[in-house]
Amino acid sequence: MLSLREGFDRYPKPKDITYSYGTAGFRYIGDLLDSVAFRIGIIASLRSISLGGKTIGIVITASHNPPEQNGVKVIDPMGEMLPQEWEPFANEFANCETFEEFQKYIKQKLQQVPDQRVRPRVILARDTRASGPHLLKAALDGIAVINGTATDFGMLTTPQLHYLTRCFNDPKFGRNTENGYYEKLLSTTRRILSLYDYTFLPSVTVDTANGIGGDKLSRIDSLSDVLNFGVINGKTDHPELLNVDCGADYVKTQQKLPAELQKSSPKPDQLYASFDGDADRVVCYFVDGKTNKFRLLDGDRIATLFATFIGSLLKQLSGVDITMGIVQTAYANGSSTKFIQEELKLPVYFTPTGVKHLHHKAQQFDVGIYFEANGHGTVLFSKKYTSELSIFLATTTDTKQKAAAQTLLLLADLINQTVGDSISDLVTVMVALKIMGKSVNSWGADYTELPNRLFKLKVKDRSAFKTTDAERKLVSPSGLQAKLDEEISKYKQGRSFVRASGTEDAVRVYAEAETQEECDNLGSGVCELVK
Ligand code: 16G
Ligand code: ZN
Repeated sequence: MLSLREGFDRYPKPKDITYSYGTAGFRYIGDLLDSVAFRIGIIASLRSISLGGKTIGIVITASHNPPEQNGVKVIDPMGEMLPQEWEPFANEFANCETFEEFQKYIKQKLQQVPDQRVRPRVILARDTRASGPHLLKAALDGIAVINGTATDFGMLTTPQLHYLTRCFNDPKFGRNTENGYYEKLLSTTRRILSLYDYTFLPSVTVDTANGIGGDKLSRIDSLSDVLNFGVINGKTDHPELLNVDCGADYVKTQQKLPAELQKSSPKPDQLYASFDGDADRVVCYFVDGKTNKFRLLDGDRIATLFATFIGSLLKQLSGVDITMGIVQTAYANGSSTKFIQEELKLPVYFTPTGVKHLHHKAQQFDVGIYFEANGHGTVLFSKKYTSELSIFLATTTDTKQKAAAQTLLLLADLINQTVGDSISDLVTVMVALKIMGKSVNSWGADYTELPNRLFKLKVKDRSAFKTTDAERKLVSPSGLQAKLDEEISKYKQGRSFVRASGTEDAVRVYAEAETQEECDNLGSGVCELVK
């Protein structure tokens, strides 16, 4: 067995780097993460011990970031993110320099647990990056020095590992194998469709960013006729192509088709989708047959589609008392917020960027829909939701109402409630469009987006940029917000905010206004004030 000392020496921490457990775990150049991966193995094991031996997950991925980057993050037993109160410990532990400190941190954590003899259990998966295998080895060594049991699931999408972690701790959630994930997805889809006498969904072409999502979609495609996918940018065995000129982040930020599709001629008025590198984000789009223009259907649109679909089913049931709320971030297009409030008549709440914040807020509703504009999101359903609908189902005799209640209950199984999941989100989009008989054109016509632009600025010290009000207002540097407000007030429907990135050494500026020109001017004006 590897001793603590041997492990510490095998994975020395580079002296000049300070690692930080950011919005989505530790992220850095993949070749500079070995010491962090080793230590994350220990952190996950300690977390497992602190919870009496519950299974904890580790995902090795840097999502939509360039191929040379990588990252490690910890998943809690119910498939949620590591709780924020563990982040300071994770940071201190990842950055400690001497063996004495390193040992002291472990001892301190162990002293806080009721039973130190508990054997930790950790499951792991990684994306397709070249640095994945050696980071996996380091994480396994970290688990080994704490005498933990580790199960490596190989290459999976991030949401698949969230699903598996939950299954290990909550067997009712599903079978704790990769096949269990597909079985749950396929059988739920089949059951929903059969309520409306459908047997399959039309094929959708998906750009999988040359990431792991491509393999998994092809697998689903081969398992059944219910779901059919055509995969483009599916070169999983070429990690150097991951997220390059393709994927959800490229499509959303460039507001254009992935390069591969620009070359071919996409079929007009057909649904297309793009995943990111670890398949936890999805954006949809189509090419309008009349104008030949690219039309993006981003995370805001997916949220409004889900709210429309779930709302229309709930409306068919009388006497069911279910609360629904939508959670967005400051990046949500102002038109989407207005549509939710004025057309759907639903409450909207704002949180800072990052799934952990949105997820937490969404838990307050019976149906909590949360999406970031970039396509990261899911729907959470409360216990009350399931019990109210089950009671309704048992008492109603109306066939249409029965089908609506059954669909609602099955949606809670279809949507991956542990975290945003490109695959299950996309299937839910396909199901919603099919059952509502809604075309992509009609979906795109729900509201008209305000022109918007995102800028990235290099500044001397991004930590000087502190925000409040869900990142919509700056409190520091002092006096800057007043100047921004003055600039914003010059533009019709103008809105702009400035925040420090949680994943890059940069400050982001978002601007939206009534026309593209005004939006560009507002954005540049704000950038000038920030520089
Ligand atoms: C991370 C977040 C993502 C967020 C992004 C913002 C998770 C799992 N991922 O990728 O939700 O949109 O960071 O990046 O929370 P930024 O802080 O660099 O703008
Ligand atoms: Zn991702």
